[in-house]
Amino acid sequence: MGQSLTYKILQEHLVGGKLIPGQEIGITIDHVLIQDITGTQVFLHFEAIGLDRVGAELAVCYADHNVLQVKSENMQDHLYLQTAARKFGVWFSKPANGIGHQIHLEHFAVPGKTAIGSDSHTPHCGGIGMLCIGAGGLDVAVAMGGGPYHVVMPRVVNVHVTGALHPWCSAKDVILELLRRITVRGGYGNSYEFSGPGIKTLNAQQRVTITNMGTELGATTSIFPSDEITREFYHAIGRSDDWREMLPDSDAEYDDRIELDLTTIEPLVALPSLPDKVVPVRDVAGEKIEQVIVGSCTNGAYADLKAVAKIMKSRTVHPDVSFVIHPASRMALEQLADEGYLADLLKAGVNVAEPTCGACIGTGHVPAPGTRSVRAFNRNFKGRSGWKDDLVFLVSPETAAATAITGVLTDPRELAGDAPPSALPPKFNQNNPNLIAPASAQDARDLAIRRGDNIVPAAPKEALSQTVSGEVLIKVGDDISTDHIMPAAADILAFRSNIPKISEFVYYRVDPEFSKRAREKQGGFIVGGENYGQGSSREHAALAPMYLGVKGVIAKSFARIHLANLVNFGLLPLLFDDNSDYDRINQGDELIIADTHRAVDKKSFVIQNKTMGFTFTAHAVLTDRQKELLKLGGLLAYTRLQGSNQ
Ligand code: MIC
Ligand code: SF4
Repeated sequence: MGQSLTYKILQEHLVGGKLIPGQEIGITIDHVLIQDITGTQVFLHFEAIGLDRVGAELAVCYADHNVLQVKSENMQDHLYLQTAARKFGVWFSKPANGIGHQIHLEHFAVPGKTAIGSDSHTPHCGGIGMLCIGAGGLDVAVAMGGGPYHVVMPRVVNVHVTGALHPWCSAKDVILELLRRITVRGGYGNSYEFSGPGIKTLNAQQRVTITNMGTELGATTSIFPSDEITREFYHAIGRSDDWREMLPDSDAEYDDRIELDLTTIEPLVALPSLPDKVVPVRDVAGEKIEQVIVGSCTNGAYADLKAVAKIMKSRTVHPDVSFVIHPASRMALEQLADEGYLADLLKAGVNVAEPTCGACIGTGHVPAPGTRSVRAFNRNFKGRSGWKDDLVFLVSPETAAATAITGVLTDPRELAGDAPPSALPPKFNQNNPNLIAPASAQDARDLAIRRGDNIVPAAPKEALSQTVSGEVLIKVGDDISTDHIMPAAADILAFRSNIPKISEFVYYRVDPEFSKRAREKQGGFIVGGENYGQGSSREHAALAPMYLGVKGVIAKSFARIHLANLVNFGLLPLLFDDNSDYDRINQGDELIIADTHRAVDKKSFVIQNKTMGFTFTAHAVLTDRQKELLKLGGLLAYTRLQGSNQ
């Protein structure tokens, strides 16, 4: 039986379990990526485990989210990260360099390797044939130390691509089309593997846009083969020696197959406020727009920005529109400057901002109430832009540029002239002064780590009590994202290293009283609907509730990374046996679960609703490893115990 590329790479890295979809496997990790707002916790966990030197082949810490350093805590975090990275053997990318996913692609990614990153868009480099998975910081800390990463073996779904994109239609429209079909819940437990004649018409950067935003499907990962097209990319970025061919077998078997004809794709838009609310741009064209932004890890690459520059040349931004660009990497910006495209953007009236995540995570360019913001980004969860009732539309860079010119949502095919093709950089400067190498093991011994007052680790959780009880602190609906649970935005991001402080903001935009109530009640439970915890990898959405005493979440279904984070921090992740019980529970009800250790072993829980006078049952999807670590209070306690048993 022929093997898929996903299967081949996993097989080569397998250290535990069997490659059977749905079963937990352990794999070795070649590359570890961390970033500034999850990275401080990764290093704190790394230290708490008792590690002092990286065990993975390569680890890089990217200071990319808090580049503006709008609060002094941000720079404190960066100093901690930079000094810890140097000491522990991790490369450091300074807060001037751009977004980690794209920098990793440009400087480090190698086809056929495995990577995990403390960021949900880590599958970015899947576009060049690397198997990359987003994970919570505790899992990343273990892998950084050289330990295996445990993940449920995904079903491998083949996306069989035919045809070619029409002018003005882009890779972003391809992934929006997949979101329209599959939805933000439909990719759970899947690896999307692209093949077919159509992929030969997509360059590596276009492929990367697709694998990057495969995250919004809820997928474990997405991957393209590494072929001649990938080789061209490696040549363009000056790393031909790192290229290697990585293909599935010609008779590869897949768990499922989707047909995707590129000729049927047209410019698409995800309406507020979910990435899968996708319709053709022409259906909603004409809506007045006040703000347009192009950037993020999905659409801030050289290819995207050059297309925008070509559209904007000899045109101007509409007087009523603010048009901002956040390049994904400083090297892309340098290249655009060398070729004169930066000047074209500036002359058109575009606000070219720093290479950073920026507005994507609600840092800057927060929309005013009632305004509409069109963004070539990847997420539009309610409130993510920094304003709680925001109206954010997700589009391609081409649609964004057309809209910035006209002032209303515009199908780019309406513009006169030729569509700019997606172009790779003609050359790339691999000499990057913003990438700082780690110290040698010997030099590292004498190095001190700078820890400001903001670096405050949370005390690890105690072992699971035999009886767990408490009130339902909040009851929420379907598709709650980690942006709802633990909002980002500049003010709150400053406290990612300070769990006591950031815990004050849990569910802040949904229910500003949540944190106070949780503390007064000494913890309790959260009740959620389908796809609870979708979106980011931020473990703070589990860690901060844990700090507030939350003992478990009872939901209809969980998103993958959040589920792992709940378990890693010792919170019970319970699924209703009968979803109609969701309707019988109210905020404020007191719940009691007895004999929890036995229940964890059986993965079956009886929950008494003392207030309403009934009992209901729930289950948990746990591997044997997770059962043990849950009873011990989480992955930290479990890893320490493993270390002391060796
Ligand atoms: C995001 O896009 O939501 C983030 C910010 O990059 C997160 C990481 C975080 O919250 O630290 C992600 O995608 O994992
Ligand atoms: Fe940064 Fe946005 Fe990408 Fe997250 S999705 S890594 S915030 S650019």
